[in-house]
Amino acid sequence: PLLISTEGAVRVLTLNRPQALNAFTTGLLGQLRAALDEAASDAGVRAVLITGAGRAFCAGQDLSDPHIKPEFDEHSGAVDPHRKPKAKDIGNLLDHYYIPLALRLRSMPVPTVCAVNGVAAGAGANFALGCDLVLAGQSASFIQAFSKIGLVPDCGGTWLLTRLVGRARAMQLALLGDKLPAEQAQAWGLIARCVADADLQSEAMATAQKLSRMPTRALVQTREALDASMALEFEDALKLEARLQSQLGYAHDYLEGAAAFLTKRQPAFKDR
Ligand code: LHQ
Repeated sequence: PLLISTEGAVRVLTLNRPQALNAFTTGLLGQLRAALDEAASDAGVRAVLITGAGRAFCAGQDLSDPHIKPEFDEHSGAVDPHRKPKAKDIGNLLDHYYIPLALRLRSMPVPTVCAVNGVAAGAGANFALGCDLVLAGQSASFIQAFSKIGLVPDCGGTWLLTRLVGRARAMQLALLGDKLPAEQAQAWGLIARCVADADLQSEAMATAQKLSRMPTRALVQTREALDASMALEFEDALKLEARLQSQLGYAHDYLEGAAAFLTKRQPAFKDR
């Protein structure tokens, strides 16, 4: 269910269950995590690009997955009042699949780009929003589908939404579960860019290629410092910046970047 390819130093991961709008099964979630682990440990990979096959990016958890599917009458659709509670199974799915996947994505040693090629719903939306730069095609959309089926946002949604768009808009998205078109997502600051559908894959690849030629370690520490800043006092953020800067200042990439600038040549970065 996951296609893996490499273009230069960019690892491309394509969710590939188009018949089910790339909904997450345990199989797909496991493959995604393994592919991210593999990209993280491959020194030749300097950026990761994630996208979906077909007309959707990802419809979130596959609700027909036998692990979590509640028991109901297939004919009438009525829920069996005597059914076994499924809370344990959902908790297990989060503990063993979603939490490790979201942490893996957020701690990648290389920058991550998401090309949202169609609807991104539930955990599919929040997995996309966990990437460093999110581009979306004009016909794409974001849906916090959880409230419609009696759940709370997961895969980091509560943390990401409040930080990306503020509490009022986070509440609007999370409570109503309405579809937010890509253009509005960009206007709200939920994503970096909305582009024409026909340009999405080439723009996302160009962005990932550009990042792959940049000083990887500095980019990843920039992500860490921006995320940490939300919980820091101003002075503590200054101190964190100074600590990171003094480490980076001794690393190859700073020396290379400064020397290349001063001698008017292209830099060749290599730290990861
Ligand atoms: C699907 C799905 C789907 C299975 C479309 N599953 N088949 C974590 C842990 C544990 C438990 C629960 O959740 C979580 C995190 C979550 O992600 S919860 C949120 C789960 N996702 C949703 O509730 C979204 C459900 N899907 C939709 O609302 C719609 O499909 C959207 C708005 C994404 C797209 O709508 P349409 O473009 O109208 O497509 P469609 O609804 O006709 O779907 C096409 C096919 O894909 C269809 O199958 P069929 O056999 O009838 O062609 C759908 O059943 C299937 N599909 N989402 N999540």
